[in-house]
Amino acid sequence: MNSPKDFLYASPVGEVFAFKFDETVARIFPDMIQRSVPGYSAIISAIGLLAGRFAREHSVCYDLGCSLGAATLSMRHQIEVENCRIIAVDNSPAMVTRFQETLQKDQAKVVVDVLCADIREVAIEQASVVVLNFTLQFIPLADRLNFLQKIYNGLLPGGILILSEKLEFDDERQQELQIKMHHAFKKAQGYSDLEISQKRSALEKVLIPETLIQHQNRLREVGFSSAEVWFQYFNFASIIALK
Ligand code: GEK
Repeated sequence: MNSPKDFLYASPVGEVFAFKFDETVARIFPDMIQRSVPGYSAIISAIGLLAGRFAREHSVCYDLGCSLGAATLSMRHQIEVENCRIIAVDNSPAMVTRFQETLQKDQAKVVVDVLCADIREVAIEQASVVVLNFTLQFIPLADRLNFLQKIYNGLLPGGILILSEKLEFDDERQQELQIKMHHAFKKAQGYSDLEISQKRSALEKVLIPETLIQHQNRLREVGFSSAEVWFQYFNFASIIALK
């Protein structure tokens, strides 16, 4: 994707404010996420393939925390069944507006509704596919169980949740290594040490990672019969949970 380059944290910013998904971020978002999340493109492609397999007629596919709609577009181009629509939700007006503009230029036939709303407030019904691609990590810890319970309840039998998250690790050495390797990945993508450390501070209280076991236990608790990692690259992983 040809998007402007992310220089948001390239100069010293004095006080680093908490990260927000505003217009400045939306403008450079494709470059930022591509150079910050190892394996992002592979995950987006696989979400399309999974939707192609799991989307059912007369059902809904949800992309919760859709940002600029990369996962929605990937699904839209792989879904072949009739009468299946996609509901994409984000609470950042800047993201939603840009995504709506992109959608107007996309020719695929699956209907897409883009909502500017809090994903905790949106009803999940008749779902065959639900995507949480690096979104749950921004939901307060206290709300995660109820939110996932709502998703499970709204999924049809045999439905799938694709949950991608930044992970943390119980083992201290592993935690340190994985963070270092993620930073090495970002340096290899052209980010400076200053950019990496200022972004880290900005995300500190906003992005709350959990361990893989915490995710798997919670998914089981709300009712998913299985929750397995299908992709991992350092401290970034994606889980398939099956109802
Ligand atoms: C992708 N899935 O490209 N309600 C709605 N949206 C929210 C909420 C909330 N409560 N909290 C955060 N968001 C995308 C990438 S980015 C991940 C997802 C990242 C939105 C927020 O506005 C942002 O657009 C998105 O979740 C997280 O596949 O930047 O690391």
